[in-house]
Amino acid sequence: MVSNVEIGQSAIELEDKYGAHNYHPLPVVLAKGEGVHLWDVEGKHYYDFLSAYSAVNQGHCHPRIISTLIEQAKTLTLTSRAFYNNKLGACEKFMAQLFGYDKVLMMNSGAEANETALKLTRKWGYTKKGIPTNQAIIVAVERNFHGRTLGIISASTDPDSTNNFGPFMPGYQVIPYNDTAALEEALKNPNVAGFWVEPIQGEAGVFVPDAGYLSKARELCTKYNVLLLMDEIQTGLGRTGKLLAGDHEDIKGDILILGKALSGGTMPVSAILANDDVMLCIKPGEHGSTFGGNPLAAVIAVESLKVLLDEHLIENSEKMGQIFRDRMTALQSRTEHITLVRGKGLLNAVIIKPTDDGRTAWDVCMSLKNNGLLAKPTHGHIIRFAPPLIINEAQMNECCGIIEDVISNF
Ligand code: IF1
Repeated sequence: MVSNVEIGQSAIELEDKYGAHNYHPLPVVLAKGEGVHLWDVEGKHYYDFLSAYSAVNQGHCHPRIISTLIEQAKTLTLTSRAFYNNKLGACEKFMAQLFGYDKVLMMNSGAEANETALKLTRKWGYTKKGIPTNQAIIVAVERNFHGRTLGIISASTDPDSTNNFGPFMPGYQVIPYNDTAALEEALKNPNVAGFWVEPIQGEAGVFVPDAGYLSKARELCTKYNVLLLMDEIQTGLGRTGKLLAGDHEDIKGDILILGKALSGGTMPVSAILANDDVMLCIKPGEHGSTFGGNPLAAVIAVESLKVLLDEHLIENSEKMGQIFRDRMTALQSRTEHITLVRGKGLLNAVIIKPTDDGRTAWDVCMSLKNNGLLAKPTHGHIIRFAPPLIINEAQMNECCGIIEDVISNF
């Protein structure tokens, strides 16, 4: 009889032997998820404080989303867009009305949605703004993260994302984040078609820009006739305590880019939304994807959004996030191991000060794992804490207790 420990070990060995080494996972082998809960192959329980990088906002295996998936999976999964299907139009209408745009273009991964937004922005730049062909510039910001494709990493300032992946795609200007003077200077160039930004920088370590930054960016993009591309793949869909992070400043992008939790944590679903004067710049046959807009993804996207609204997960995100930051800020005053706590809603980060004997945020995460809570460091010393938005007050207080115990004894 093979023990569960051996099953877990063999899972790790199989991935090591037969899988690419493009990740460095925490040594835990998960086997079951439900809501905020995860269990490993040995049956050990964990609270999930990563939510698959904010793709599981509705909680693991949400019953409404899973039953919707099962019903549609037994009926019709994929037609390609060579034909119509009976689910896509309803999904596009629901999303267009919920987010306040004329039209939706469904894709699959977040990277694909960003690539679609970049192509649409260039197309608009040439056909509407009159930028000379092949001279369109898209302004991006330092420490951006928008995905892993060559077109996207061509704007990256992170060596881990770019080293030895060149040559890179031209047509970007990278400016400092949270700097409206630099932004205005860049937008004066008549060849600039778009400004591409995350309302809060997730991967970089939950960098929240100064209040007013996004409003000023919106104003400057309007002033200089530049499209504002809002990458809300990680910050959107309730994660920061509002439906979209842009809602904190009541600003709307000209192109809204969504992904991750649009899937309810099931299969890849992403989308861009824009008004007709932008979206209709792409004509039939000029962009597409085999799976983009498939009927299975369409019904999953609608149900995932309805769960967010019906279960008031957006409001809960705001409330639970406040509890988290209050308790972590109080902890910061009691320990030397925390240098900063920052975030909005349930997208938060705690910056860990390495110990003199070289222990880092990774060691904190290993200790958290041993105490039943899963989180992962980013950029060495930053731990992102992002549980599913369904977490309740008792669970949040229990988890804060685990984090306080681990860090106090670090
Ligand atoms: C990894 C974190 C990274 C994203 C934003 C687009 C995408 C992402 C704002 C691309 C994806 C994921 C990718 C994953 C780790 C995770 C991540 F910030 F969320 F933690 F990498 F920075 N825009 N973020 O955050 O979406 O193509 O992955 O569906 O690549 O390691 P995708």
